[in-house]
Amino acid sequence: MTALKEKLYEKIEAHRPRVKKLLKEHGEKVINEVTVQQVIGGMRGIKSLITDISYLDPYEGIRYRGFTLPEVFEKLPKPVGAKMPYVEGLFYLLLTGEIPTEEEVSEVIYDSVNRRQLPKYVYDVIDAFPNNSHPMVILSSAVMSMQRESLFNLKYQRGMDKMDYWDATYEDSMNLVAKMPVIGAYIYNKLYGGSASCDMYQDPTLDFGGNFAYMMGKDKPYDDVSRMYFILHADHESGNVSAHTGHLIASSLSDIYYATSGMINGLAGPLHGLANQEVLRWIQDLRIKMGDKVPSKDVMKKFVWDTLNSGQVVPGFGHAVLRKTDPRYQIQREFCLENLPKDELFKYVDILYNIVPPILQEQGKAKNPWPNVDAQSGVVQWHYGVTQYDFYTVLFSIGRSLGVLSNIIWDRALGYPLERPKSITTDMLEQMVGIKK
Ligand code: HAX
Repeated sequence: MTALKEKLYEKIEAHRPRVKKLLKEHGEKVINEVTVQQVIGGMRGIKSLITDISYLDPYEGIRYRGFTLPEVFEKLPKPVGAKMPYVEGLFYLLLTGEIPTEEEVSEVIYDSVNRRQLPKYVYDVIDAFPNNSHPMVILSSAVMSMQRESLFNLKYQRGMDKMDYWDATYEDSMNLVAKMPVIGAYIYNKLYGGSASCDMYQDPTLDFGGNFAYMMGKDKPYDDVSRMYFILHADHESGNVSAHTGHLIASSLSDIYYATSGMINGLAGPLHGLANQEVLRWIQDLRIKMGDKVPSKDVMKKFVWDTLNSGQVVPGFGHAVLRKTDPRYQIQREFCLENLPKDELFKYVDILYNIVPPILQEQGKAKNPWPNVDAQSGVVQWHYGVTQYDFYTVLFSIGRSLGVLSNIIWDRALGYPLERPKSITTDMLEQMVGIKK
């Protein structure tokens, strides 16, 4: 057993009695009231999910296992000469709640390298797609095609003790996390004319981020850019569409291949993960009109108002929970200010950073006028040569798989049941509020 798995088991054993006690002694206590607005309005703010992997405060932003993002970036071990931490270290933190040592991270990397190899049929599945397919549908299909590899499924069919569900889910998750960057890089190379081949070359001496940059054919500092990107996108508590979808699917004991494919499908919506692609598409529309000239603030303001007046959302702004600038945005903004202050697209994003919030406030609809992670992330990718913005949500998916899978392992360990909220009809709701008898 690896040190990570042992530590995880120790944590699980310590946590199980807490859940038991809550249920046994306080199971009937009321912690929430639900309004009509919440029922009709996408369940905003209803406290009805539980996770210890991350918590999203509306004003502070995300904490992973109690650590703010700056703390995560500061405390996690980094490869020699790198500015950004190992993704494997973040995964260790999400799973156990502890900052790993260099040695503990090395063991996770060693374990992961052995799990990176894709079965041949996955390459065939990817190759079967026409080149004008969206990379997210290819990713989702490639992940789902691996369902036959599920150890959980195999052991379940043979009869498995509930207490062991987490173990098989952990093994499946370690396998899939290690493979996600390989699938992503292969899709990138296939779609955008790189050197995709079935025995795609990998470097087993490199970590998650380093090997991804290598497979993408991108020089340094793209390894660090990748580490930053995957860490920033890993988790955002459990109510967002991708995390919730993953949890929901897995709650029926569907294995993690089904669940991850489903979470990817949720992430592919323009109100969620696809917003990073939308930001770039939207800016490119203006860029094409402007030629080489960076627009003035007034031109940009008009562009934003035109977008709003035509009934569209301004991509990359607003959030269902956050009520301030997303710290994931802020970290990438600081990265841009330090590393690419003169980048033309960054100048666009910088102007938008200043002009969009007052416009959204003036329009008076969005509860949160501030930028979210997606307003900034595409520019970083673009600067380092990943200009095919259709691909950005694939990068998001690779990062998000870390959080979703950590959650599913813990869901299984703590025996969280099938998710099954109750729905009512409009007639019933009208009766409840006294509109109808
Ligand atoms: N531009 C224009 N209108 C916006 C807006 C924006 N950026 N953000 C919110 N609004 C509008 C909503 O569409 C809604 O309008 P209606 O009353 O006409 O339906 C109104 O303001 C109230 O919405 P809200 O309560 O503030 O926001 P929601 O919780 O309903 O939605 C969204 C949150 C993120 C979906 C929303 O802010 C949005 O559409 N933003 C643009 C897309 C985007 O950037 N998505 C990525 C979010 C982060 C993420 O999940 N990343 O993966």
